[in-house]
Formats: sequence, structure tokens, C-alpha cells
Amino acid sequence: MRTQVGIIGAGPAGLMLSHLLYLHGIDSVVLERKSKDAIENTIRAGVLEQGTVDLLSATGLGERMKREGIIHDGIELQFHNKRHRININELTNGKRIMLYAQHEVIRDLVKARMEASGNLFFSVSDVELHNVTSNSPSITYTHKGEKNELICDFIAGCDGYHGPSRQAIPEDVRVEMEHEYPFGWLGIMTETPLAHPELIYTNHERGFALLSTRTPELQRHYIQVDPNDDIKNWSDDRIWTELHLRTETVDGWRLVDGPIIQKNIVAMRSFICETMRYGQLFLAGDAAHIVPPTGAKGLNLAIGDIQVLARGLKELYNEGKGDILAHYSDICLRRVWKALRFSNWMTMMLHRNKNHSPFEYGIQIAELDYVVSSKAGSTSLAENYAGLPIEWLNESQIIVH
Ligand code: RFL
Ligand code: PHB
Repeated sequence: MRTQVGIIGAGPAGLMLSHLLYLHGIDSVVLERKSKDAIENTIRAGVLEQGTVDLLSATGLGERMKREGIIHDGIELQFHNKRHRININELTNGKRIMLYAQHEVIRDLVKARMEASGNLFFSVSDVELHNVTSNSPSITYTHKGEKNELICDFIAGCDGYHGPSRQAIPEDVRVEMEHEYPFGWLGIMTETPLAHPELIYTNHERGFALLSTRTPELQRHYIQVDPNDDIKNWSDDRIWTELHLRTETVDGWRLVDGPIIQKNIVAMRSFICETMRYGQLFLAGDAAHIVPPTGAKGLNLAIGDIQVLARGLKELYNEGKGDILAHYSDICLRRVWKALRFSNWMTMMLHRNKNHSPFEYGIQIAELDYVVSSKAGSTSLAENYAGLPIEWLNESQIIVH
């Protein structure tokens, strides 16, 4: 089989790329290890930046999101059991965020690709990349027991942190940087009414907590735990006790509890791979970078990479211009580094580190106090949280990074 762009992975990055390429008249094939059912039901991100919402709407994917998603104009930061609102809308001249689950975005994308008779192959195995520096790289894979070869012009590695694409870049070419945090997030899905009209990020002496939402009847909450802790140690009662202690306020606000229908623990890390391009192979999304979830950036960064890649491929195929593709890695990494910085900053400001001295704790609280009481401080948080713009090539075509 032959295609213009072979895409490995049907997460938000791979599916969005295939959708945008279709709109530009460029042929692609998506190869996904998991089943359609599995990718459509895995619980992950929930916050979409304004830029992601705008892209989904502009490309015909906004209808259900607009109906079922929940728009938020701000977030709450809580410390010393008091809340402080960051008015993102006002501080960013009108930007907003949308609460719409990642698996709903995936469902909308899969539906759109299938209605357009797109080539999506689920439950493939043995995916391998070949000749990525040649003009016709290829991907071999097994589907329904048969071995296949897909010959392409380009390969998009959208296969997440553990996928094979990044490994196809020789070790002496790629530079990988990683930072592990001594924090984990225990996430729950609970059948309870909306806790609060906006997300609440809490710094408490017992540890971080986040109150988020999915629908008016289904809430998503997180508490900081040891990253090596076992979910079996966390009964529903113990989770609610911690959530209550960490989120109650001095004026007597108390969370409503109820049945927990799903719970799990994830460790937190930052990771970045320089370069994001090698020959005809382009990495996008979690395949190239990971951020801790505190800044709600992972999915949005993946979509940002794809905007750059899709535009680069469109300019090359339809207009014969190769500038964007030539600078793909620089354009993306510039934005990714800023999101890594922001996610790291949010994480360090909001989590309790048991090894911190009283001095370090004092600095952390002063940082929060500064952010909520200074317009410059809260504006910086707001513009990063709502999403920084993609910085395209400047006039002299020189990218600093
Ligand atoms: P994905 O979604 O991991 O998709 C990669 C796909 O590649 C497939 N794959 C393979 N396919 C074929 N052959 C192979 N050998 C393959 N190996 C892997 C996988 O099966 C998968 O389907 O990466 P992508 O597209 O780059 O998207 C990234 C996002 O999924 C991720 O960054 C976010 O979920 C991160 N994230 C959040 N991001 C946000 O923007 N806002 C949030 O509020 C937010 N909250 C979160 C999060 C991630 C979390 N977890 C679970 C780490 C909350 C949590 C708890
Ligand atoms: C979520 O709703 O899953 C969520 C919200 C905000 C974050 C991370 C995750 O920062």
C-alpha cells in the first residue's frame, strides 16, 4: 500500500493530523495499536485551550463540543483554605477554556474520519519504521494476522511516549531530557453534582487537590499521592476524607461526595526530545514531549504540533513551499519549552513536597500570594493557562532556539 503521509497512533495528534490533511486534499493512513473501543473510552485530559476549541470548530468538529462542553472563564487557586479567582477571560482579552473530555474529541475525530472513508486501521501490531531518511520511508505492521507494508512520502510519529517512532531517530541524533517529580495524582471519576462552576486548584499542607468536571452529573477530581503508592491502599472513604480536608474553606464550603466509578494513580514527569524531526519522520504530541498534568497542556500541545505539521505539509504539497516543514522542530519546540516551563511552575507552586524546609514552604505560599494579588502575576498565569500562540517563522526566517 502507498500513501502520502503514514501516521502511527490514533490519539488526538494522529487523528487530528489525518483530519486536517484530508481537508487539504492530502492522503494519509493511520495505524493504531489499540481497538477503536479502547481509544474511545480511555479517560485522560479534560481541558481544551481556546486555540484547540477554535481549530476543532473551524474544521467541522465543533458541533457536539459546543452542545456538551462546558465553557469556563476562569479558575480558582486555593491556599490556606481560602479561594482566589483568576479571571482568565478578562486577563487575556476574551480567551476561555472548554471542559470537554479527550475521549469525546477522539470519538468526534474517528467519526469524521470514518464518514470521509479515511484509512484507519485499529488493533495493528509489530509496527516498525524503515528508511526514514530516504525519500520513500515505509512502515511495516501486522493487521488481522497479515503482514503489510505502507510506503509513504512522510511518516508522522504520533504514537505517544512508549511508541516506536522516537526510537527510529538514532541515539546520537536525539537529545532526551527528563525530570521526574516526587508526586503522583490519584484521579477519580464520581457520580456527583458539579462541585463548583470552575476548576479549583488547591495547595494544602496535606497535599495538592484539584476539583474538575466532565458533565453536570460526572465529576473528575485529583489528589496528590506518592507516585509509587498502590491504588489498593485507597478505599473510597479514604479518598473522600482527603478530598474534604484539602478542599474545605474557612467559610465552611464542603464538597458533596458520592459513588466513585473509576480511580487510578499516575506518576508525573516532564520529558522533551530534541529534535522532533529526522529525515522524513516528524514526531508530534506525547511521542516528543510530556508535561505534568497540572497545567492541562498535554493534549493542547499535541494539537499545536499538528497545526504546524499540517500547515507545513499543505504548503509543500499544494504550494511547493518547504519553509515550515524545514523549521518544524524549531517552531514546535519553542512553544513546547514554554509549556514545560509553565507546567513545571504550576506543579512546584501547588504540590506539597515533604522534603521542603519551612523556608521553601514560605516561598511557595508567597508565590501563590503574589500570583493572586498582582495583576502581572495573575496575567502571566492566565495567558499561559489559556494557551500561548504558535510563533510561526518571522520575516527573516530565523528561529531562535
Ligand atoms: P496519545 O493520546 O498517547 O496517543 C498515542 C496513540 O499511539 C498509539 N500507539 C501505537 N500505535 C501503533 N503502534 C504502536 N507501536 C503504538 N504505540 C502507541 C497509542 O495506543 C495511542 O492511541 O498521544 P497524543 O496523540 O500525542 O496525545 C497526547 C495526549 O493524550 C496527552 O498529552 C494528554 O492526555 C495529557 N493530559 C492532559 N492534557 C491536556 O491538554 N489537558 C488536560 O487536562 C490533561 N489532563 C492528561 C491529563 C494526561 C493524564 N494522564 C493519564 C497521563 C490528565 C491525566 C491524568
Ligand atoms: C481534568 O479535568 O482531567 C484536568 C483538569 C485540569 C488539569 C488536569 C486535568 O490541570
